[in-house]
Amino acid sequence: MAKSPITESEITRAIVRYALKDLDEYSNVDVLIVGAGPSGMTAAYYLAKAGLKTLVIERRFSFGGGIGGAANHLPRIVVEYPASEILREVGVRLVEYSDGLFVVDPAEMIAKLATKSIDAGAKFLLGVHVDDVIYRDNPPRVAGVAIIWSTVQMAGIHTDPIFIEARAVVDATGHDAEVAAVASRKTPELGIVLRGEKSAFASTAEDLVVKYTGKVVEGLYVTGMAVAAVYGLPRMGPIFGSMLLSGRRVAELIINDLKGSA
Ligand code: 48F
Repeated sequence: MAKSPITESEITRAIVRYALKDLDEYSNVDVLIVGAGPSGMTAAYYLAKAGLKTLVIERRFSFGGGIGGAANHLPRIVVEYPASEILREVGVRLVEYSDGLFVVDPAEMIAKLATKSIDAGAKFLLGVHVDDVIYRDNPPRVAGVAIIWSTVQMAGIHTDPIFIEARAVVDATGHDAEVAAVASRKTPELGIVLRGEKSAFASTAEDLVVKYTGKVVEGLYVTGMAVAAVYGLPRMGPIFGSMLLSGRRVAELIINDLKGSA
């Protein structure tokens, strides 16, 4: 049967029905990741793969965070073994430059990390800004986040947010650790102190970021460069292995914590 011509109101209804259905369904999740950069997308892949209801909130209308800008806009980044094996697992092609050091195309890395995490079951909301956390006391903990549309946030127009509850919130916002920062500033009783990122020391930074990845306070975890911002660790520039290893590490810790408390 031929379909009658589409109407404008039909377009609107289709969008509204499913957009609101998503917000309804994802108003309460197991894990809420803030930031769709390398650490956030890697965490999303492993968390969703483990069967946890995982939502990624990203301020931009695109995936990848700092991957796309690559090395001062030169379209290549590098990873070392064993982080290279995470990229191999999601199908990214690696070119070996020297023993254990690989060169990667950032566009391919963004596309494949996003595809694999979505195929594993993670849900992404793009164009959404996290501007606060939800907290509880006795014991102090983070219980979710407050969100507004990024365009509203950029316009500087005040609007009250809506909320998403989560058993675990992951700060994967990169160099400014925005979630930990707002929680630290607004709710000192959570006991979060941000020491701020140090200047570059690549080899040390790679190891330390992975080592310090984890829980900051009950309900809030950090991964990627947000770890460096919280614990005062050095930066490493366009070598991305620790972002991937940190994303996988935070997923392992959360899987362990949430499955233990289910
Ligand atoms: O910055 P980003 O890529 O963080 P990452 O995963 O990786 C860092 C590397 O890209 C690179 C590096 C590696 O050697 O130094 O810089 O730690 O991705 C962070 C994402 O979070 C989004 C932001 O748009 C970006 O895509 N983001 C930041 N703050 C918010 C946010 C917020 N308040 N709400 C929503 N999204």
